[in-house]
Amino acid sequence: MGSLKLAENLAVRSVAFIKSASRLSESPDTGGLPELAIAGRSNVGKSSLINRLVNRRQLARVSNTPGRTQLLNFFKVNDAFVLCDLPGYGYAKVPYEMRSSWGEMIGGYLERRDPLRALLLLVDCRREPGEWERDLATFCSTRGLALVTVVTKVDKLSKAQRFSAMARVARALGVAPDALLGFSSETGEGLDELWRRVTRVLNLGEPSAPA
Ligand SMILES: Nc1nc2c(ncn2[C@@H]2O[C@H](COP(=O)(O)OP(=O)(O)O)[C@@H](O)[C@H]2O)c(=O)[nH]1
Ligand SMILES: [Mg+2]
Repeated sequence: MGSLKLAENLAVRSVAFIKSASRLSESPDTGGLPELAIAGRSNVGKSSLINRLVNRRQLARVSNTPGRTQLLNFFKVNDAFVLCDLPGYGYAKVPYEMRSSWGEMIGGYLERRDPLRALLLLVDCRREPGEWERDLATFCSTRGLALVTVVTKVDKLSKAQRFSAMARVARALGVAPDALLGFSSETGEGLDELWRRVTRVLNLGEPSAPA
């Protein structure tokens, strides 16, 4: 593909909201399309990343509509794959009991959603990933789900700070630093690599060459 930018090449032709669901049994029948779930703590930059990824503002807006933020939100992209935006985890103002219901609601989906192929796990570059992130990573390898770990908001760090931040996040998650993908919704850094990894883990095949 030479110097062509993948994100420009892999044009997002269509994004359609399918439905919101509060549990696995309400999840839509999507005709066998591979599914990608996106998880992260509240404020990690999930909505901003989704907007960048599909180059649509309305998509993440749907997920941010009051009443829908605590649901699984399903979208179809290019009739090629399904994106499931999971509720943000650990919102500070939510009492502890409600936070543990995150696990109950998401658990069944993550454990038994048939078309689910991969998880995009977002980690803020200025925060230490904790038990929750480690549990999700372990869960993915147990269930055989591909895991793409994205370190968000890297524009906030200098080159030197970034190097140590990536090392710190990698150590906390028990992965190699090059397994992590640095990303910025502000600058678009990492977008091509993100598309490349999503294409690979969902087995979408080579994006077609532009006409
Ligand atoms: N500097 C910077 N700020 C970001 C980035 N991504 C998100 N933010 C900001 O972080 C805050 C939370 O972002 P949002 O996408 O709503 O997070 P969500 O709660 O995970 O959906 C907002 O103020 C965003 O403008 C980024 O890549 N760089
Ligand atoms: Mg959001």
